Amino acid sequence: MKLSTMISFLSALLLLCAPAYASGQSKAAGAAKGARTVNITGNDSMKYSLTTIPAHPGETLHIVLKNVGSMPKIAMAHNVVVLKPGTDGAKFTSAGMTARDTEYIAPSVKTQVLASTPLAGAGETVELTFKVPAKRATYPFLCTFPGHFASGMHGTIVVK
Ligand SMILES: [Cu+2]
Repeated sequence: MKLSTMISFLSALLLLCAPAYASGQSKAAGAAKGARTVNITGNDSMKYSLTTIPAHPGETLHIVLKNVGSMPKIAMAHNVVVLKPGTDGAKFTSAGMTARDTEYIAPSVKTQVLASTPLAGAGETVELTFKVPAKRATYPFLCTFPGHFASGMHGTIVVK
């Protein structure tokens, strides 16, 4: 390959990679800018390491969930889905039980979701950035993977 061909090939490659790199960077910057990071782990026993998150009205939370388990993703994955105050978690999760394509969130109850992470398999980390509403209330969060809510995989963000 001629040097000039090689250079144009390399710059084309750089251009292709640039958008991915840029979006990764802006995400990190967005999370750092004024957001408070809350780290949670989820394990093969279907438990979060943290079930109560105190928060202030209007603050930005950056919730990072790490699946520290080792079971295959098809059998065991976790997410954090933040819901509107008063949402019935049992009803919400049973509606999504078969909605595998939409991360076990049924389209019919999607309006109850304020923020969500994707599902994390063993060793994976997922995150969400969420501006806490001004309304002082208790905002439930839960894991939508079938059976996990019933096993106790839920908690609350208490805004006061
Ligand atoms: Cu889970």
